Amino acid sequence: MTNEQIARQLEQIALLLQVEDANTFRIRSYERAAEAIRGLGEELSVLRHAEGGLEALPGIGEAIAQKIEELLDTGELTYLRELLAQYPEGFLELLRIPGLGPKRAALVFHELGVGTVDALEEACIREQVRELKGMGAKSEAKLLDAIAKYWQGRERALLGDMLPRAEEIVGFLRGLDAVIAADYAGSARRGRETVGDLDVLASSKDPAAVCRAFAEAGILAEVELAGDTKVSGYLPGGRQVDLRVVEPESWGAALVYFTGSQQHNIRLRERAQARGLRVNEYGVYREPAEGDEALGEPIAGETEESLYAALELAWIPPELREDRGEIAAAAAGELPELIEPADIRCDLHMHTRYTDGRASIAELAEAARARGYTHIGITDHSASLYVADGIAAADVGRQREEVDALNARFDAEGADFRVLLGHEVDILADGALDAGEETLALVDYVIGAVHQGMSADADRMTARVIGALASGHVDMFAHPTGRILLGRDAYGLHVGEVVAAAAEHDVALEINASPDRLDLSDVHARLAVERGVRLCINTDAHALGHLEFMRFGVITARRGWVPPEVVINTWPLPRLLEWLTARRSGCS
Ligand code: DGT
Ligand code: CA
Ligand code: CA
Repeated sequence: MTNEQIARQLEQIALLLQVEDANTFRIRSYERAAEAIRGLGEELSVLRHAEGGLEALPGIGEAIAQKIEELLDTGELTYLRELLAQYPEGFLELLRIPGLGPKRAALVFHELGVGTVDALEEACIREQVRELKGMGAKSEAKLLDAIAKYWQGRERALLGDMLPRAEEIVGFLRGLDAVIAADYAGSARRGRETVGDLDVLASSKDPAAVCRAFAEAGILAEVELAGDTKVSGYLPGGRQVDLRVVEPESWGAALVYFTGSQQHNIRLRERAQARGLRVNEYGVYREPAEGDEALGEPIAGETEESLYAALELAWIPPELREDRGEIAAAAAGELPELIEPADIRCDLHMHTRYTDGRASIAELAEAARARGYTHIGITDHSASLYVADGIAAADVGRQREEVDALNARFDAEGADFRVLLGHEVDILADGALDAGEETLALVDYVIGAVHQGMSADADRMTARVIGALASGHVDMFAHPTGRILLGRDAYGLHVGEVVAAAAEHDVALEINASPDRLDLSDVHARLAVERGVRLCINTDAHALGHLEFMRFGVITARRGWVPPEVVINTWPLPRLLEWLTARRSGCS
């Protein structure tokens, strides 16, 4: 049982306790424990044997420590099973409908007996939901819309949800004696923002044994096909997984083939043909002489590198394999140097308990230090953003004091770490910034963002954004298009014009790394780099566990051909401060 699996089960308990309207403190303790577990550098199965046991870990009390022990020992949690037993199967899925929330889920369950998404849809169509206390025709229509979106979204899943699962499966496979190599392939390996099904690959001299072990591991909720080289089935929640097991000689060729994209593979095959070669999932072969059917021995394919080399290409990072010019670049030796997770020195967009975040400034700083960052920026919402409990101007002063005191402490301890105070300022409907001169003077930098008036038409929205970028007060522009993956479309915006304005006024555009945003997208990020715009990759963390999102931002940047130097998170602190100072004095 991995840390991620354990964290997820504790979160489910927290959700179900919210439905029961349980004590807030209890709910928080489960949420906190899940967050803490995600931030651990070591597996709980190891830590339980350390001095003081699990209870010694921050955020984990006696009761939860016992539950973790039970999970580690038995793979099951009686308490969660008992909580779930009160509801029909599919209840957790129901809780994922945006706009329902635990309180309303309790309402529809107790009043209408609705415990699944199907049942909720039916109750909405029958106009039963509008009769409930606190509901109406409008909220019913909104729910119907959310359900429709949910069904659409089920066709694909967020990369952020699928990558941890892919890693669990690969971890399991690598632990098998018969497995020589294992990795995930398909869209997940290419880092696409959403994933259809999960493709996993292993190499072994005994593929049938690997297939058997996987089919029986209990990872799949349902096994559809269990062959000697292939297993297909469904994860809990319904996402399809295909495992293929190949001979070691074919490992590289199979990995290229099943990583795709399909268009990339087609280009490779064309290139092979032009050289009298043939590529398939088993290897690279010389095209047999006319009239001869049989392929001889493969000339490459044991590794990905050998396959690309046989086609006179440099190895191409999976994130680039979308037929967007990567093959020509690899042939010319002109593949971009791509940003890597280790290049990231800071996270510059995060929220605290001053507004709608769940951690304190000091907690975020500690978590960032533990990740090896050298600095962070705290950016709570500006005052008018009432939905997120925007920060009062006076509180910015308190934040300034808190940040200064923290930095003094880091200095005294000789710690090479610094907290910057930023501010996420709303760009209001008329294009004005939601912050006074006093507030702007208190903070080290400003992130501009649109959270209100998103239904404006594209021309107006673009003018509004460009006005803010031109004001000189905005250093970074957060989640530029406002999209929510599988949720909400981007607001109307002429992205090309905004990119041009960002270049002109030297404003960094954000790649928001939250897995349901990834905004800028890969394609827009590439456009920005081509136009000379600086980027920032930020998690927009509202909780400590969200610092993990950084990887999804980096993957998106890589898919956008983004090199490290244009990303301001890769700069040492002095360079960042220099840039901010220059911007502020208007001479950058
Ligand atoms: P997804 O699952 O919709 O997120 O996207 P992928 O890219 O994972 O696509 P999938 O699962 O249909 O297939 C995985 C890879 O296998 C794909 O990227 C390329 C390869 N592949 C599958 N079918 C074909 C095919 O008919 N021709 C070629 N050349 N490659 C294929
Ligand atoms: Ca796939
Ligand atoms: Ca597939």
